[in-house]
Amino acid sequence: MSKNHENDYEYGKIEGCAEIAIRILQGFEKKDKLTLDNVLELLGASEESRSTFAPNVIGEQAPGQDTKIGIGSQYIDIKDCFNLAVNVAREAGAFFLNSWQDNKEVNEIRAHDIKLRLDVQTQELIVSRLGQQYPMIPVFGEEGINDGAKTSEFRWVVDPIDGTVNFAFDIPHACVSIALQKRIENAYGTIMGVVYDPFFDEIWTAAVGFPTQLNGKKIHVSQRAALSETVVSIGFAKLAENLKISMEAMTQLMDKVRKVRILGSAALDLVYVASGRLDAYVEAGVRLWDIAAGGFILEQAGGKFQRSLLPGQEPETYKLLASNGCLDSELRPLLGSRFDD
Ligand code: LIP
Repeated sequence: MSKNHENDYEYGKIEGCAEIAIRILQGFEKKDKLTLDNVLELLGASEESRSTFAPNVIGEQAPGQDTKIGIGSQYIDIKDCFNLAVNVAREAGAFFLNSWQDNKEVNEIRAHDIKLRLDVQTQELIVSRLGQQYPMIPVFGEEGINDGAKTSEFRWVVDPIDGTVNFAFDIPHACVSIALQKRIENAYGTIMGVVYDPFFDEIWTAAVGFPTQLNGKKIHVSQRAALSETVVSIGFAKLAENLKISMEAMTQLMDKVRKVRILGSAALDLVYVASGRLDAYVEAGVRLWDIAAGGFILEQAGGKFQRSLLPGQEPETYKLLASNGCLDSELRPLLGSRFDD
């Protein structure tokens, strides 16, 4: 390797191209595909230095990282979309947090749910900001679904305030959830997720080809494999039939785990599992906008995100079992198919 390139590979004090090629080929032998992060790891890059390639280092373009994805004759740049989603999530979180101490105008109140006018206002802000940069990408949101968001090449999936009942009762546990999905044949797959909690200024991020992070630091699920050592969250949704499923789960789990938690935000439950604060989370009756971003972040952090549609309920209503991926042998006998087919 010529002298002036030696510094390019200070990470692992690599001597020459041959050794680099051997390391990468060995990497391919172990994995069927390598992300940028894998290649940097193979080159001996430290976690600290690898994280500098994360897309939320605004403006940094990872060398050789092609971040463009096509829509017919148009392109979106996934790094641009990522930076946009991060900025919009932060702005939306600050917007609703700013109303934290105000009287909260209720739009709709049901037996086990509350919808605030602030939900609608926050989604309006998000839709406006996203649309300024990518007008061709519609929004599939809790407070309104754009035309085309069921057939478009790409779509944003948005929950402006996940944890609305918490927020309405001044409980500081709620977040903004923004996912980007790409149409794949007759379904959609998530390619990016951002979850922002403005109360603690914590932002979880993931995008295909980029590391999964909390506030710019890589995250990974816990490795706890004994149910008795785990903390598990259970969500209690709205309909009586879904509440019954969660009650049964609580009865089954309460004396088998270290602790059960009921926190009230699906998106935060999912990213808490992704970052090892929880070891599993189950719920029946969550909507796509509650779980799209958090579920993707969890999978990218090494977790398992099993979900299936609930028949006979509103469209895009799911039951789910999210975990660190080490607990199936104990969870499945206890929960059966209550939370996934
Ligand atoms: C909430 C979910 C939560 C569920 C609630 C509600 P929202 O979403 O995050 O897991 O138990 O019933 O659906 O309505 O606050 O966006």
